[in-house]
Amino acid sequence: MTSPDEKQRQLDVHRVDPCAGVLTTDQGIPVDDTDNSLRMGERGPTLMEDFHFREKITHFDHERIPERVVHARGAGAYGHFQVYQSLADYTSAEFLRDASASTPVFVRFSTVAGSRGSADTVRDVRGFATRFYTNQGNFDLVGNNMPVFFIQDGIKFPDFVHAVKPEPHNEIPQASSAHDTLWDFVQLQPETTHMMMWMMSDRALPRSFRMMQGFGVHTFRLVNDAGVGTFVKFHWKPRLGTHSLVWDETQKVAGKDPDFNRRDLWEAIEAGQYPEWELGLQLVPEADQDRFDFDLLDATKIIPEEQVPVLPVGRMILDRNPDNFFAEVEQVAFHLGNSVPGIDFTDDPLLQARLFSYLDTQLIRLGGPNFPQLPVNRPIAPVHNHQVDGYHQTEITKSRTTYHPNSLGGGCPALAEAGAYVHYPEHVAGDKIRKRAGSFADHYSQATLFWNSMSAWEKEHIVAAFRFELGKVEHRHVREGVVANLNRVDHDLAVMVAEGVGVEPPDRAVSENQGLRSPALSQANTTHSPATRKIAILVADGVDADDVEMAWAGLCDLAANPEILAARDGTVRAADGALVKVTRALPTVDSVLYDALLIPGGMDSIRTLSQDGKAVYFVTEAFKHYKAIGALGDGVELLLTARVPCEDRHGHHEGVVIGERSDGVFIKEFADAVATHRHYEREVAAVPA
Ligand code: HDE
Repeated sequence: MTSPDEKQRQLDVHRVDPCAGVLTTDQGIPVDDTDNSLRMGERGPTLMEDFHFREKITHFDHERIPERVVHARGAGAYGHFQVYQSLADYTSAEFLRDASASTPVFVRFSTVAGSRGSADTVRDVRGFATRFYTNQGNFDLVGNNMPVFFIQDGIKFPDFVHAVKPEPHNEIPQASSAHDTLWDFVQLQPETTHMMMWMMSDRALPRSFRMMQGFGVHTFRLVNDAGVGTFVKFHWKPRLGTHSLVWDETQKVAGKDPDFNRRDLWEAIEAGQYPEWELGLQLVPEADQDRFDFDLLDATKIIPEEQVPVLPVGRMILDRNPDNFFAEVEQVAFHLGNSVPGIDFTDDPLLQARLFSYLDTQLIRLGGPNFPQLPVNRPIAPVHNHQVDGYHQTEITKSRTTYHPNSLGGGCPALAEAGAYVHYPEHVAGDKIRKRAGSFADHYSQATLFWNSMSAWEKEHIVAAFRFELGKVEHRHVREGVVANLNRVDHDLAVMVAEGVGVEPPDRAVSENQGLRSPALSQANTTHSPATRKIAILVADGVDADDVEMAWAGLCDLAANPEILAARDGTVRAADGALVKVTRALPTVDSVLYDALLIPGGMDSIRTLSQDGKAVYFVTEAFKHYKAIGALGDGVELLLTARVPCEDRHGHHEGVVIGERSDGVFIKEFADAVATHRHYEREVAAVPA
């Protein structure tokens, strides 16, 4: 980690070192036996007076708190944000104006539907919630990895969440949208259509939290010192690009390593490979708010980047893992209403509902109104007010006056004369009505825009996802309802989905697809890098030591993370007699936990691996999941055993890179194949894995 910032110094006060003393009770009384309760004779009953026993068991009985009603499963880390150049023209928020200042942050990533103990790699939206501990107080940007949402008005949130969560009668399925109630809601609520396209896309299967975009989703408002407002959409772009897992792989990873994304974040930070994002803003002058064919207040719509470019404004790096998951990741309490002067809200009815919900939910989750005093929640800006008492009060406020105005306490704390949060004086007028604006009525155009913007492989994945999910839906009329909605997005899409789920395909389009596209939406246009990719190197006794050594060095130079896998942990003896250190035993891992695979030469090694079903399956499965595969010298024989097509011993075939030696040329070619992430042009339907 870089040098401790103000937030870390504040947290240090609360960090406890268990080695700093002997075992004690909560009252500080030393304990010399915590394994035997106090009893009447060796075989007699336990005595009530055993205060250590009672305290230990009572604390244990009470150590669970309610999990978050949504986004229960998450992982978090600390870091810093720094703006590139002052944004004083747009906002009075100091952390966006002072390019020399580094602002501490805490970020929590999450899945939405699953319980706290569910798997990481399920098909779902990912939460991307960032707290900026600014000198003006906490600013929480509580976003997702998709730029739109399922519903337009927050009053529908309980309906939506009830539909997507496990069904109430049997609590099945866990952390999955592939069930009747969700799709029943979806087919009856066309405003979900655009978001469901994102949900069925690869965006719902991130390879890593470090390889996800983040979005504030709503339109917010920046306000400058002169009181001029500018509409803004917040974007996070990952330095490593936006990349996803393959659906079959996600399901296997959910069993092989349910902590896949959480572990990935943790390990990257421990290894000093700090995850990094660029903050981007789409800025829209207030005067321009009516120039779009959608409503800026409608959270089911994006502003296409081609219409309003994303202006890169700053950089965030995560460089410190939490010390205690519960204290920090579980107890962090985000709230959309945590805002600082210069950042304000809009009348988006989803956003407005959230302004109520987040504070409300923390009261039940964290058991009272004093959760802002928890170390992870405390702002670094000083806090003085007349809020008193309540469960778990930790402040000892030295004052006789807990009211305003007062004279007995010297009028303290005084009202701020400068720098206060002043709400944007937006002019609003209207009748009290329960009615959605007509400008929110188009539920399909942007779903079509999204579909049109996808590459061929992304479209294939979307169709397969709809087929999978609807294939799990028991009620035929629900499947039909979804297909009817999709026919309003794109006729070909509806037909392809219908054909996969036994529903009569619609015979004609209901509206014409205008063919509009937004290339920025496609993951095919993202950044690529071999950095931090996990690469398995399969070896056995007799391996070519030079191949291993040079590949290891070459890949490490590119900041990739190679691991040497063999049937047993320890070492293998190379063909030249040298000992090669094994990183992990093959039986403890699987190809789904790696990005790419390298097979060094050495005839004896290849013969052994070819006899090892696990090793052969490893290769076949990596090929099936479109991963880069490199083979050196005799390594090609293992490819053939695993039925990986490799046309010749020197070719480069759809991410299968073959060479004689692990020299610079080979490493470069292999690293490029790794950076490509997946070789979707491969034909894998017939591969048995
Ligand atoms: Fe949330 N959401 N949400 N949400 N949300 C919560 O707050 C809610 C919405 C998001 O890592 C809850 O502390 C309502 C959109 C994230 O701790 C709760 C509505 C977006 C997280 C809540 C929405 C989000 C939450 C549950 C519709 C993306 C995890 C626990 C009006 C922009 C934060 C909690 C963390 C968590 C309510 C819609 C993102 C119940 C009522 C849109 C990332 O307050």
